[in-house]
Amino acid sequence: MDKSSTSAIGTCRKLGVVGIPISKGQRRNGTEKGPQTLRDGGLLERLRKFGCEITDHGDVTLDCIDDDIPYGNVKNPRNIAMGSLRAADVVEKCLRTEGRCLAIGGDHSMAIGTIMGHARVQPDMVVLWIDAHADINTPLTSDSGNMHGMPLAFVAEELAPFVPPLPGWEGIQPCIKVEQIAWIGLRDVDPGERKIIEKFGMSAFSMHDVDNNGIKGILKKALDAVDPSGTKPIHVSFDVDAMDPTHTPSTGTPVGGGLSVREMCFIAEELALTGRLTMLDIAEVNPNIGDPKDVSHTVSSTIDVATHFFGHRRQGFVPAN
Ligand SMILES: [Mn+2]
Repeated sequence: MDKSSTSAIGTCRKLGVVGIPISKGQRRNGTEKGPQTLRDGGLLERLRKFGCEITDHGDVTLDCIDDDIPYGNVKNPRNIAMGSLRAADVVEKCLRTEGRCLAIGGDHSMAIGTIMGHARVQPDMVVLWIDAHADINTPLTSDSGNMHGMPLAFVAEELAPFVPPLPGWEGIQPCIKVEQIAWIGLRDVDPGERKIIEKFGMSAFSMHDVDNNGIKGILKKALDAVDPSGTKPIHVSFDVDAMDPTHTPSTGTPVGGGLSVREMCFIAEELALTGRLTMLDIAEVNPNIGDPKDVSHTVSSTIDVATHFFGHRRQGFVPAN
């Protein structure tokens, strides 16, 4: 992790890109425009500049199921299930052909599909969930009923006994274990989520931990927790609300006191150096929130961080050609 050689950077590297324009996992319209907003902001051109050979799979088609009656207080269960199954198929195909995948959302319910798709190809992968929120409410613990706060409850096997069978969810099965998940950046965790984290002894690192240990120490703790051998493929699920709202104001559930661009770039560069980052989700960019300056600032911070996951290093590097 500490090697300073730049030789492995810029020499690669295939990367498949998938847009997941999902917005029904939360109440604000706009996250469905996230993929287009990031594309228009130059995300793919920037990644190419840092050596990525990009295959763009376009956006997943999401038909709207109009008659999607809530299950209890859980909103849009059928739409989210359909979107998750479609996203899983495209992510699986992308990982099998390009070997690495960048999924652009979309609200964070997108990760149900990306984790399912990833687990089909690399079942031993580990998930770093970088977010202000834990997103592990079950349909029974969630106050809001918004599914972007529940994705981890649907993918983790140990949670299955606590998740009721939702309409449309027959094809969706848990695919990873709680020990494969670690959080970084938490600062708004619901009581029911905290109970789950403690019940299963999960690895949850809050901003308090970041303040206490520094970002380097916390990233190491998170990786050691999910992958002590240092050999597993890594899935990063990056909610832009993990960052401080001064950097990413255009997002639906901002919480102050978040990660800086600098801390996110450190995480991204370190993970890139492992050579084991196979999947990155970018969730919750919402161009309907804030003024044009807020949107442009959010897009620019998000793209800047994204490039550091795929070859951009602050120390600079010599291009491959
Ligand atoms: Mn989230």
